[in-house]
Parts: sequence; structure tokens; C-alpha cells
Amino acid sequence: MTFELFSDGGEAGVLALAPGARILPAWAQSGAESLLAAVATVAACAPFRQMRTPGGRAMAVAMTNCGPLGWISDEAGYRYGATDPLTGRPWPAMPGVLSALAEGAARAAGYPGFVPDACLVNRYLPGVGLSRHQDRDERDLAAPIVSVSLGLPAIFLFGGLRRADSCRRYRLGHGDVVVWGGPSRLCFHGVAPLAPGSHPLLGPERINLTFRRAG
Ligand code: MD3
Ligand code: FE
Repeated sequence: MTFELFSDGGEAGVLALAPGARILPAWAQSGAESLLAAVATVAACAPFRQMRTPGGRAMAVAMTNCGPLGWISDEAGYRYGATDPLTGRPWPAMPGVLSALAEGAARAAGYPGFVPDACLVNRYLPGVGLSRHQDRDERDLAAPIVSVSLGLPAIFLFGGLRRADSCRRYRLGHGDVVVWGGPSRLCFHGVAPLAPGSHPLLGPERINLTFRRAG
């Protein structure tokens, strides 16, 4: 994989993907087991579920959330809400190990003071992908999104500001962290269907955490 150099390229271990977008390879690898333990406590309170698109179809990716706000999709549309529609309870609190990782990665990527109020947890199995979309349901588009990949690798598709723009492909593996902000914040992106495989910590699964400033 080649990384282009940009004038604002940062410290060692932080590579520029595009203006405003930084990859921190293996940044979360040494802490992955505690991150996964935190995800398990979240999922015990707010189980993974396949949400419905506004068109009524079940999404292939299973999702849950933690933090004050959670991303929701159903027949009424996409939005953030404070209550888990499945349980009727508030989303579980964001475990400190998760918020600390997001804050530190954002800082290293040039976005100090990032305080996420939403963490969307996506679970992929082999054959499951995420079609190309923009993330624009957040109120504060000046804040970056921090993404943490765990388990099986995925091919991430990174496009431009128009749906028709071509995509670059990046392999995101266990522990890789990507911070998307600035001019990259509204770029189209997606995930190719996962290849079969098994990861030592997660088995046949990929977990992706996205930390956002939604409210
Ligand atoms: C690029 N998740 O939940 S995270 C999503 O791997 C989502 O589960 C993917 O896209 C996943 O919305 C990819 C990487 C990501 C997140 C937000 C972005 C890339 C982005 C916003 C702008 C540009
Ligand atoms: Fe997205």
C-alpha cells in the first residue's frame, strides 16, 4: 500500500490517507483485548441487532451503540437517539477505555480535544459489507470520526465528495485506527464484503467502532 505525502503529514506512526484523513496502523493492537471486553459489556446491555433501512430491508451489518447518543435506522429514517429502541433504555455508557482511545487517536492525528458522544459498533461476518454512503447525520461536521478495526481484515473503499467518484481501496486490519476529518469528513465510503477467515481473538468476525460527535 502506498501513502501519499501531504504538507500536514504528522508524527511517526501516523500516515496521511487524504487531506484531513490519517491512518494510525496497529494503534489499538496492544489494547485490543480490553477494547473487546468493553464491547462485550456494551453488547450485554444493548445487543447487536440488524437495523432496518428506511426502505424496510434488514441491514447486513449488525450494530449496537454506547455513549449518550446512538445511531439508529428504521422505517422513519436515520438519526441519533438517546434510547435503544430494542430495550427502551438509554444506550450503555461509553466505557472509559473506548473514549480514551478515541481521544488519543484523534489527538495524534491532529484533532486535539475530541470528545465523542456516540460510539457505533458494527459487526461484520464473512460475506457482509457496507454499501457506499456518506456520514452526515451528525450535527457537528467539524469534528472528526475515529474508526477502530478489530478482528478479520476488511477492504475499505474510500471515494470522493460525489457518489460517482472512484474509490481507493485500503486494507484495514486488526488494531488499525483511522481518523477522518477536515476535507475528508463527507467523502463517500464503504466496506467490501468480508472474505472468509478466522481471527485469533474474534473468530469469523470483524468489529468496527466509530466514535462521533453527533449531538
Ligand atoms: C470516511 N463504518 O459506520 S469506518 C459507518 O468499517 C462506517 O464499519 C465502516 O462507515 C466500518 O458509517 C467504516 C470508516 C469511516 C467512517 C466515517 C467516515 C470512514 C469515513 C467519514 C468520512 C469519510
Ligand atoms: Fe460511514
